[in-house]
Amino acid sequence: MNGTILITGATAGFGRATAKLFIANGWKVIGTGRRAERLEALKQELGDNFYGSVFDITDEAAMRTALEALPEAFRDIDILVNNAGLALGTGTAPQVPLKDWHTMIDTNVTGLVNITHSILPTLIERRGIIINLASVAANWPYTGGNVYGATKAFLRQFSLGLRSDMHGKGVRVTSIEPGMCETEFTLVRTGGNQAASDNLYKGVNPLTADDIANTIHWIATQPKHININSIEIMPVNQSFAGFQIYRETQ
Ligand code: 8X3
Repeated sequence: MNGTILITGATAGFGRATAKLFIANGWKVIGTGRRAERLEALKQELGDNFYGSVFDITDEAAMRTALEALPEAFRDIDILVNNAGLALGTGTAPQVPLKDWHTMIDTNVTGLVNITHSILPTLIERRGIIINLASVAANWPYTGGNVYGATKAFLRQFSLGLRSDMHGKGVRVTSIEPGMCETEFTLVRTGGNQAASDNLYKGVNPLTADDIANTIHWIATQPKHININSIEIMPVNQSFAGFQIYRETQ
């Protein structure tokens, strides 16, 4: 047995792929999420080393209750993977309903700091690892990224700050910043528009959830004297396009 890892948002995408990979490598996995039926299906697939913990990351009380209810065998958490998060909308700022901004902040920022604060004492005791799923949007602004990018920039800086605060405690912290990856991400972002999602990834050969799971596993299995501070990953077919210039006169 390698240890115990808690993965938020384990019902899909990066979280689900990471849960499967760590189970395959002999870890105990706590997968969290809102969708009980998906966690139950994962439990059926992954067996007794998987524990599904059903709660909404934006509900602080439910999160605390769920952590308190963890079975004894799953309480010694060595790694926290803060994966739960979302983007809503691709419109520019004036087009985005304020509630969408609030949902992203509540999930990507507030929910994430709440669970991190709750598990930190255990991670300090066990000289554990915190792995935060940020995004290239933390580093590279793009039109329509507005609050989504800002939440991910928070997450990158929170990771680096935590790393500083953990100085001398043996706790490691990493910010992973993935680019285009074909998961349910764009379906969620576009309100379920499968055609928009298919079009975005068409011909790109994007990252996959398994690519990110492999990265998380690589980070988790580095020797204890190594901290990966941040890692930015893009598919080869995604790169940078420079600044946009608006001309007031022709
Ligand atoms: C999202 C990354 O490149 O699809 O986190 O906007 S990208």
